[in-house]
Amino acid sequence: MRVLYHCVAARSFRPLWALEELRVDYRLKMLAFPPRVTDRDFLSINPLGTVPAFIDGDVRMTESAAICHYLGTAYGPSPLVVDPDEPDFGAFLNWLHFGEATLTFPQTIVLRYERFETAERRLPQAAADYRRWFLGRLKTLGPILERQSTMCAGRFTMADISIGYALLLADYLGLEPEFPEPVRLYWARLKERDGFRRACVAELAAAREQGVSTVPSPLLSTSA
Ligand SMILES: N[C@@H](CCC(=O)N[C@@H](CS)C(=O)NCC(=O)O)C(=O)O
Repeated sequence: MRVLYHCVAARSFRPLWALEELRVDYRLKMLAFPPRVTDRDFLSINPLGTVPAFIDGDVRMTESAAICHYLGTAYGPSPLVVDPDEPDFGAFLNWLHFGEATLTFPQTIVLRYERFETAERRLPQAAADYRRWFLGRLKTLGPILERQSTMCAGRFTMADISIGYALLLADYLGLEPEFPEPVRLYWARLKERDGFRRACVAELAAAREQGVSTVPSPLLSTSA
């Protein structure tokens, strides 16, 4: 059985969403955040201590966008992956990685220096700069999403899951009102998907069953 290690609202939501879209069976192992502190045994699964960690037989993966790509390919053929012989293959890979490398990275700086660090180590300037940095990068999506309803290939793909998670995190950070209008509408459409909803339900049910707080990570709470 495939196993996904996940913390509420963490990047491991990407493969969780992908599994639900594909309707592939999996076991969801919930961890309190940050797992490297709350569950030392997890380090034997992923020495980095980060989620996602995904196990499928001998396959071990720890990168959320790569796991989505793997799932869509290994359990395909699926329209969620764009094939090399399709015109939007390059665009697909670009947006799949843009979601993590360009859109999620700046948000982690905001989280760290605005919420996670102790009061004396917080850096309001760094948080404010990277908040602007994120919103600046997000602007590039506006003209594309004005013309089309998904990022590429004329259909919903793993690239939308990758970018969709970055929007979910930004929403938790209170940035949704600052999304360009086409991006705000795109995010609203993504949340309507059955696969997205099933992933939210699965996350909540597994957290309750396994006694893990259903509140998004302490990183996301303003009191942390
Ligand atoms: N590039 C990786 C990043 C993984 C990552 O940093 N995950 C965060 C959760 S969103 C984590 O586990 N942080 C805990 C820590 O840094 O100790 C991915 O896309 O999966």
